[in-house]
Amino acid sequence: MPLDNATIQALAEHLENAEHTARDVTKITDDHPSMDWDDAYRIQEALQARKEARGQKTVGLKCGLTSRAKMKQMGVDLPCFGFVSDYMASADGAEIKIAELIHPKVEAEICIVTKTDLRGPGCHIAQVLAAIDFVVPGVEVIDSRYRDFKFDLKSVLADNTSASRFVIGGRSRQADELDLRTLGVVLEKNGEIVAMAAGAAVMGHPAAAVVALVNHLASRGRDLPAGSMVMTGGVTEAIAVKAGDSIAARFQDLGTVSLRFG
Ligand code: OOG
Ligand code: MG
Repeated sequence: MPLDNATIQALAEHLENAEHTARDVTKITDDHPSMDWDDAYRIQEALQARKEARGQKTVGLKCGLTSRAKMKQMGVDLPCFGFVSDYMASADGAEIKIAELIHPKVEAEICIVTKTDLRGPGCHIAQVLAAIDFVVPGVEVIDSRYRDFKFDLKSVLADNTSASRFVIGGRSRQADELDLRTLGVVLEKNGEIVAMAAGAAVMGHPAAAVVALVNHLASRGRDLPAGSMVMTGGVTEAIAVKAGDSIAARFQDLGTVSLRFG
């Protein structure tokens, strides 16, 4: 049975409180085992509405669990979709305050900015390729609000796919100057390589993640407007960080994104 609206609102508030106080909570499907996919996205949308009502603008969309490495790490086998807000953004090289977070991890992501509207269902990769304005490299800081970073797909959808902070850096490039499938990414922590992959790790081609997002949005009655920034998902497994760590994600042809944790 679907959750009633009061429960949806209460769960959105519960998850946002966990974010604001940096305290973990048990995954919500433990208390609501009958919740369905629609409930999960309704909670995420309620979370987004709470943030927007507070003046926190939605500045991008994110695809998650789009690479085998991420799916294997989290024990989940389907991609998920969420949003990022203005307050989550930090400048390249910035220090992220660890005290504001629960148990952050970092992921290197290829980000695509669109120049025309995209609408599903039936969105095709060629339409996404034609709609790319430019490509930029990013690092996402994910911070599940769930204890021990353990969840099922419905719980993580409700928790806005662990979205927490992100940094866009390096330099932007036109898609036709790049081969997004063979584009190499090297992730370093404190000067040591901790993971590496190529763009094809993301669903065979990072643009395929945008296709999946557009078709998902259609199922929620929404489209992807021109000018959207889409984070296509971690190319490697996510790497746990603590105070004092510094991260550099080196992207072939796109430069480096760096950040520190203090
Ligand atoms: C879910 C979010 C995953 C990605 O890029 O794969 C994600 C999680 O692993 O906590 O953002
Ligand atoms: Mg991510």
